[in-house]
Amino acid sequence: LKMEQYLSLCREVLLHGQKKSDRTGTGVISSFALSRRYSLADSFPLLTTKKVSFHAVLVELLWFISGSTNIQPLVQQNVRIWNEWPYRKFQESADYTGQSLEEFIERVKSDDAFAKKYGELGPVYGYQWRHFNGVDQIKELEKSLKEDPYSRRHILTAWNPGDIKSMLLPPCHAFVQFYVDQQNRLSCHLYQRSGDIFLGVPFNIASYSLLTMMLAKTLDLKLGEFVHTIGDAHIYLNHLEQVNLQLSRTPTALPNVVIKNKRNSITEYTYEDFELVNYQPQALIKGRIPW
Ligand code: UFP
Repeated sequence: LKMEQYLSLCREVLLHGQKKSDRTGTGVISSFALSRRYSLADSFPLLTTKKVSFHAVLVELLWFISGSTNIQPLVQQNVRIWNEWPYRKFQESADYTGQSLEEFIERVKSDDAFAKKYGELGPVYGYQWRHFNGVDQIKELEKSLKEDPYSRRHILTAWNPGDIKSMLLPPCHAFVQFYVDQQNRLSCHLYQRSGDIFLGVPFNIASYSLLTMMLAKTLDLKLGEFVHTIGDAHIYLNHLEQVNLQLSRTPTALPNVVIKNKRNSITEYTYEDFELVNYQPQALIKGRIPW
């Protein structure tokens, strides 16, 4: 219950993974199709062996659910995780005259027309969750969980083959299934095609655990497990030191997330509805984002 599963995932990749080259040119140690299970019943799976920004997890998740695919609302809340891709695109445009990433982001924050033109990521998660070929998957998911909890068709997918080319980054967390058991516990299984074990994965675990909590709150269900399967599970070669530092630390008790208000749909929650309690992580470990 202290996220030893995550640490064992790191160890498994280090021990049994293969050294490979990758798209970014960084190089990785990679294993294929690894799964781990995290209980949601009594605590929230947020790493304690380094600090993970719950603020960023929450802001991004609410942004997905809102259907937005523009980084402006994220940067206005000081969440930087999506900044690189629009910036790279901007650098290739005629309007680029040597602006730094910081200057670019300041402009996106304050200039709506500029944000509209250069802050767009294409039809990424938010768009697919709410408008996949005209389907509002979030509303459909809530409806099916409510009307037919034991259904085997509670699916949320972001992998829309016809749209992949227009996304700045193809979905990593792509296919999700929800499950209600005999004790009315809601569980979630995520298939993530590609996972950066050090930087992306702790964040992804927290994000889908939170999504599951929100659905459970709205639908009056109890909490089961978050099950995480990662296709290409990799540790970048420039994260090895950081991963080893993490493995040298002893995990401590996990925090809890309190959802203070119940809303009729997960589309109605706001930032203030959430509180992270008893989170006492060890120090942040920095690592360069190779993607
Ligand atoms: N990545 C994650 N989680 C995410 C996300 C990206 O681990 O939520 F958006 C990592 C995985 C991989 C890279 O290292 O980003 C994506 O590269 P590729 O598309 O080549 O798999």
